[in-house]
Amino acid sequence: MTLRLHGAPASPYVRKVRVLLAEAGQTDAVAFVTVAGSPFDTGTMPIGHNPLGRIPTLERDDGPAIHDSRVICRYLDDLYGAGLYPAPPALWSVLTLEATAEGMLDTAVAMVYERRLRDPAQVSEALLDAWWARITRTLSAIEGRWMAHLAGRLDMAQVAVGVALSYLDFRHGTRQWRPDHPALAAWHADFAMRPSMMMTDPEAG
Ligand SMILES: N[C@@H](CCC(=O)N[C@@H](CS)C(=O)NCC(=O)O)C(=O)O
Repeated sequence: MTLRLHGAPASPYVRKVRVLLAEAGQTDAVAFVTVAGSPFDTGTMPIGHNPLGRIPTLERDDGPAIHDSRVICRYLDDLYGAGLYPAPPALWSVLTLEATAEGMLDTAVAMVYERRLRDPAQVSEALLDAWWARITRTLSAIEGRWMAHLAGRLDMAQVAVGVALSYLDFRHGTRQWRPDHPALAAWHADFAMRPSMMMTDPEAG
């Protein structure tokens, strides 16, 4: 079976998939197709495989392409036996924390698009601040409720949180999430040193 992952190195959603592949020891099992585009100009985005024109999209020769990132991660985890999704009932915690991290990512990416895609005169600073408040509220909730989970055996929720925190550094570094969330900052300092994270760092040469 041939698998082709359409993506871009800077996309945090794509990074989650690449971290999973690295953790499964399957980095070279999936061909990477670098694409670029935006809602205004779909460019080389994989619209023939995913009408939404979003990445990641996983093309396969034995069935329809798979999206979005969470479905791709479940699929590859199953295919390669990575073990990053436990059986129920533990699964429900993993999926909930994964969804929480995904919500932070969606918000952080929307903030980037607000500045990148909108006419500067139409950018809403109030909306950007409200979105950042949502992110910091979520960081506090993770610190209050999920640190024991993050300290446990590696799972996809940890990957999603780790990638989301790295994305906050990458795109919103000036907003400084670390001082108010020291436990999460300490956890992330360790997590970011995993080879799977270092080899997918969009800022690494
Ligand atoms: N829910 C999707 C979100 C994917 C997404 O929004 N990816 C961005 C890149 S970071 C994208 O494709 N943007 C192009 C667009 O929205 O037109 C997922 O988890 O895969």
